[in-house]
Amino acid sequence: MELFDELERVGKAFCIEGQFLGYETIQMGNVNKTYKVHFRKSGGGEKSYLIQKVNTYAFRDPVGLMNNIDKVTEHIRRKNPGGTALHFHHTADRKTYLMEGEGFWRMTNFIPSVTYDTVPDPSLAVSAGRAFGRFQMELSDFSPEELIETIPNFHNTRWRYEQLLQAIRENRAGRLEEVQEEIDYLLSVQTLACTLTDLQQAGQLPLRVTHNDTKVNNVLFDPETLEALTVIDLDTVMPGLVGHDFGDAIRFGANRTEEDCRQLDQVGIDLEMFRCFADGFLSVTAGVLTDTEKDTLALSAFVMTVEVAARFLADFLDGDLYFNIKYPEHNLVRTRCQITLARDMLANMPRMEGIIRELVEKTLHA
Ligand code: GN1
Ligand code: MG
Repeated sequence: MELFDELERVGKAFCIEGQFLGYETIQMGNVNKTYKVHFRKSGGGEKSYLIQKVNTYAFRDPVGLMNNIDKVTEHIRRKNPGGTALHFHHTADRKTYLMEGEGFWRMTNFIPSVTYDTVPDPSLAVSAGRAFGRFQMELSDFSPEELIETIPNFHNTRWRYEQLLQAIRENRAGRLEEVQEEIDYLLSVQTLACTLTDLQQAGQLPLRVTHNDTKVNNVLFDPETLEALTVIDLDTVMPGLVGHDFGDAIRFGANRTEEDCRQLDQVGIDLEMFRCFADGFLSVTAGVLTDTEKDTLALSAFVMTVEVAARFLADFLDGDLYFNIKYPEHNLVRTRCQITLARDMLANMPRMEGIIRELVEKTLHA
């Protein structure tokens, strides 16, 4: 079926009245597919919504995933009744999803907002840091047992390394020869990259309810005030470590370039952005974090960068089954960019750790 007809049908299934006018594909996320759709309402005005097709290769239990999202958004809404939030539309049988064979669809309101793939201004980094910190704090009294693991072992770095080794052994796409240098680097930093996983397994880092996919483009900003409106993409909200959220946000938002930049000499950690994001994040979280959590925050940025590099590389070797790609070597370009960033973070680790210590002091004595 043509996409136009398919989206029209999905809109009807979610009880949207009016005439379907058309859609745009939204470049949002590397896993699901997102479309902005437009309807003419009976009064004559136009209204837009978002329709997403969930990637059921990545998310094997999409119904469990939607249950997680319902519970989490409801919990946040109770604490923050007037706040901006994504609202999921219901089908005639009161479900927040439409499941038919291969297709798993959901539909939300469209929030007028701007998002950024690289942060243009440090003040935005402060607000993004605060938004992700607040999100985690709002869920600090939510019991992790109520949530399913939407992707088991999602940030288990040791398991990600096992997946990479399996992809190397299988060499399904016949691309192994091209990537020996990348494999060598990732294996050389394995022990350090598995620090968070190992500390967690040793009971030295607490499990919290975390977002787990804290790319800055998952924060919607008000187009006029540039204040953070809300955090989106709740597919991976599940038990996790504070470093998963902090580290992934730095990996994405404090890189000088986009995560798939080919100009490797431009890739690197922007310490000013790092400071600003950390400032916003710690301003709401420092009071509750344990010493070990604070002491491993800077390192968590390196950990998450290496982890996603291993994931991109494994997917490249598998033949691009998981991440959406725009061109054949996209996952390799992503891998190289992330490895370059990881190296630069390691070279700057003493400075990053110093910045965290300084900000913790400042926040706790404010
Ligand atoms: C995916 O879907 P998106 O773009 O928000 C991935 C993240 C990666 C990211 C890398 C569910 O996020 O873990 O860090 O790509 N999400 C999932 O760009 O695998
Ligand atoms: Mg995502």
